[in-house]
Amino acid sequence: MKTALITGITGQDGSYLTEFLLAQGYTVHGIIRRSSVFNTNRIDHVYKDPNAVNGHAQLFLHYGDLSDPGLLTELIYNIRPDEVYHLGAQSHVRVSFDMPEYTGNITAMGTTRLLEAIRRSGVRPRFYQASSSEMFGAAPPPQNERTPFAPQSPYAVAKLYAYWMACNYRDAYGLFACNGILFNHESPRRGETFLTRKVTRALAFMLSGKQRTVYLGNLDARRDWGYAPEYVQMMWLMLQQDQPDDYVVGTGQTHSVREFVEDAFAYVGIELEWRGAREHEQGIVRSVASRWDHVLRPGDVVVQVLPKYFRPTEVDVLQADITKVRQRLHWEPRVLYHDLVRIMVDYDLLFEGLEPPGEGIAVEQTLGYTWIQQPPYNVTGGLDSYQRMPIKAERRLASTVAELLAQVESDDLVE
Ligand code: NAP
Ligand code: F7E
Repeated sequence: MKTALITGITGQDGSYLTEFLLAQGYTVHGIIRRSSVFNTNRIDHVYKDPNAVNGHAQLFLHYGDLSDPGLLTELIYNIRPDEVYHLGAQSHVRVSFDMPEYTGNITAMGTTRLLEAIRRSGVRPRFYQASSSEMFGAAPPPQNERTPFAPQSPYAVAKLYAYWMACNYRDAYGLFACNGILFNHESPRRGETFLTRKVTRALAFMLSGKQRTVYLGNLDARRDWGYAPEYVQMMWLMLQQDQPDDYVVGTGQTHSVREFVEDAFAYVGIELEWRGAREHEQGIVRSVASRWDHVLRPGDVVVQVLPKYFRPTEVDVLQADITKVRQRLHWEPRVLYHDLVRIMVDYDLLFEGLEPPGEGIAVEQTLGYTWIQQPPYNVTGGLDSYQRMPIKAERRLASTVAELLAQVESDDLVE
């Protein structure tokens, strides 16, 4: 059986990819960062202590960092992986404007360090580079593998450097290196400060009475939002081909931030209207046609635009042209935007201990992704069973984070 090494295993994609590879019978090794708090909550449910299970563990975690080249070489040499999935990065676009040098160090140079570790160790794994649609930046949509890159942030510039390094190691040393140029992909495990999750969590907090308003930036940017579990399967598929190549992965649809907010609220029966312009704009409750009418009322300001959330340069429209993955890898996205909104709202309500409408969870159950182990996909018996699932820890976390968020919104941290 194959062995995979994943950088960024504790992130959204790393956690789904781990579950997927374990289900394929892989032995999986992951690099985690030393932290003063636990940072493995997305993979805890699949981790078994190797000391306790007497050699039956298939998932192994190693301390490391993309800033530490010697350690990367040692890990590659000792693990001798068949496949390396390089997902680790400073991945937040807004933060990259505040930390451009750090972003370059980790997101760009971290890739070179890993590629060099592979080259110097003499091990010849297949290599997946987590490239990004942000690299297209200002290029008009739809974007495909032949679209000229026009990056608009330090993050995008760093990813573009890493993209070319993967191409260069393919050409120069014959490395089986693939760039997956993935458009935005989201899930109930998405980081809490990315737009979709920020909105769906805030909505859940509002419905449980913990938050009154969510503070956002540019409402008119448009993104091609897909469902993360489908995209990690594509990472694997790229490395199973006869020849290495680069592929755009997205849904082919594009929706604005404003639409995402409206649709998330509409899913729980709350209609919004917008007042004011650009940095003074507000989203206000127009009507509540649901059981939440005792929590939110017409006139409540639930969205407030704040200039500090605007980016110095924005990517206005991203929309994937997925002709190549359709034709070569025979792939079609199954979860499109409207179902994605429902899935994310359902789970954030569940995490808050609220009963969700359930349409998103129902969609997800029909997909048959039995390799996803958490949130609790494998439960039978409907929503009542979900309510009894062991989500108490998530609930506790949510209330703590809610308190923290209240502080964050009043200080200078901008994500
Ligand atoms: P994510 O949730 O932010 O995860 C990033 C991962 O990188 C985390 O495991 C993080 O560790 C790790 N990491 C950060 N700095 C590191 C360092 N110095 N050394 C080692 N590991 C480090 O990102 P994601 O959404 O899963 O995305 C996965 C990859 O795909 C990223 O490279 C991202 O840039 C790229 N990408 C994402 C999307 C998307 O829409 N999600 C689209 C295109 C490309 P901690 O948990 O300790 O922070
Ligand atoms: O922003 C706008 C923001 O931070 C989406 C990363 O995974 O996908 C992600 O990058 C849009 C932008 O994702 C807020 O200006 C408005 O136009 O969720 P996001 P992103 O920047 O597109 C790409 C493909 C990656 O590779 C990245 O790693 O939403 N927006 N108001 C906001 N965004 C955030 N975060 N917070 C706001 O308050």
